[in-house]
Amino acid sequence: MKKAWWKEAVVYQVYWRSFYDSDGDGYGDLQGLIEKLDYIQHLGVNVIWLNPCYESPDKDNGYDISDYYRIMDKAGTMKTWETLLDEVHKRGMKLIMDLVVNHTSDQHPWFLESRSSKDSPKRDWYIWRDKPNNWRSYFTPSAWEYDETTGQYYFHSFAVEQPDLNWKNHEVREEIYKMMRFWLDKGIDGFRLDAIALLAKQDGFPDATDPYDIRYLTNNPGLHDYLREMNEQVFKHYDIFTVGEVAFVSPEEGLKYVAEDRHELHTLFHFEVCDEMPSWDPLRFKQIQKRWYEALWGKGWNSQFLNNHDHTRQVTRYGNDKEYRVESAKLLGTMLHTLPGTPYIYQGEEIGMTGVRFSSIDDYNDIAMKNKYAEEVAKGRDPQEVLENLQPLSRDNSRTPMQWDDSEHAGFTTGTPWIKVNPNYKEINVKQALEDPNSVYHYYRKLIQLRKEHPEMVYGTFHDYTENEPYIYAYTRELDGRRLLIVLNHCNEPNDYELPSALSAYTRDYLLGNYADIQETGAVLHMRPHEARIYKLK
Ligand code: ISL
Repeated sequence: MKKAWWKEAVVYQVYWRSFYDSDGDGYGDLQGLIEKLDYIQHLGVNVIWLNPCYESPDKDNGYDISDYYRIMDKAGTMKTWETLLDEVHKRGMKLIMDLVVNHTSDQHPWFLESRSSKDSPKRDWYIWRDKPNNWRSYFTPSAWEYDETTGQYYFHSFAVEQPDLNWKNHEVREEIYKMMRFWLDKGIDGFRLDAIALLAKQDGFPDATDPYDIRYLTNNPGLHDYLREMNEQVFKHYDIFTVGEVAFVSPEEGLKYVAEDRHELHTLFHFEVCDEMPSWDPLRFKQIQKRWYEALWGKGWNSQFLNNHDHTRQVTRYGNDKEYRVESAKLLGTMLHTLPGTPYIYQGEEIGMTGVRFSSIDDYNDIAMKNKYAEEVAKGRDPQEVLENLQPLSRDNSRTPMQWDDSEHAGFTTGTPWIKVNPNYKEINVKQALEDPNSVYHYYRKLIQLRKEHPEMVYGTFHDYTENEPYIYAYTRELDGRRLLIVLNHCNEPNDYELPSALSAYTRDYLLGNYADIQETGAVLHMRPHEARIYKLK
């Protein structure tokens, strides 16, 4: 296995608008992030992934870019951004920028020009047709929007305000590569490439048999040619890290994006867990891990995450945020940092922040949720019932402001926050977590430190001993005779786990766990509710 800094890294995702507001306008901003960099550094992470902060009308929280070369006012200025990059580097960390190249904002000058006339030189930069097909978009009932100026429809995989670029057009590709170089030449350390599996479209846009199965939007022929060209033209000339957002892929297809000998991307986010595992499903999860490990190991690199700005907080969705919040937050962290792949921490995860239920649709902001709500209510369904159905997976679950302390608005802003703070901020906040030696935060610090001291956590082979076990997940990571054993009891009840002879033959050193060590030397481990342990085997 080839070594690389991004394989050894732990990435911390900053959804800046909800991180820290330095000027009281209710939005987090880049200056706010600068002020909190010491906090992030203290955690021990190596890389910060910054959500999009380019100029944008902000219909989809920055994922609708209207100028790739400017910073949006809410976030700050280019000067502040440059200071941020500097300050990140000064602290020995790296910065990767989230970049959206599948689509732009409908306010981007390219699109304004494209829509102005059928003869516009930029007409072909977007996708125009006389008639729509039956496809849905991620966020709307049709992927096509009628435009009165020219009497044609344009294609959008997401919101109406996010027209897709036409990647077949080489001028588009060259403009995008030029813009990527602009940011890389400023010294950033890589990109998180948004919706990258969507760049190539199906020829002729054939109607789908089931329009609700939107897989037709992704992984289409031609895609890997674009990625190889992107790598050739841009990425390979820099020492950077690229991670692509790749929905709806099997491990075999996923490998094509990240295989080291194909020279496309370094790693990917696949969504087999987040998209297909609505709640904790141990057998399924173990199977997913094993399949991806077997397909990628030695050939390409994976990522480990259970939540981000699009997915409900992990302790709420996959843990127990009521009776065992602290224990299960630590267990999930232990798992993510010891499975093969680069682990990601989404801001607030390190203090065990939870999802939220707002009582009114008006308190929500997520365009995906709001569009779906409007669509369902228009069909005559009961609004309260629609709201309740949408709440568990609303993207706003993860977007509520970072909880810094127990003062008003959780210390996030002195103004009115753009989205309400989770009411549990008085108990769950950074100040409390820093003061409590048993907090999730201090546990995450130890976990990250452990990864630095144990190369087997990064490069070690993986073996699961509990494929058919409903509660216990026990696996090893092994490298050059160094062996770690990880045992997790993902359950509200205690469970005993008898080590197989292959493991009980070793002496165990307890390295880290979320309960005090109970010095068990026998072959049976008495695991407490949501207990997680990491042992060194000798
Ligand atoms: O999160 C996913 C898996 O459930 C994806 O399907 C995701 O919704 C989709 O791939 C795109 O997400 C990204 O692009 C969107 C933006 O709204 C999201 O916030 C972003 O992560 C459009 O740019």
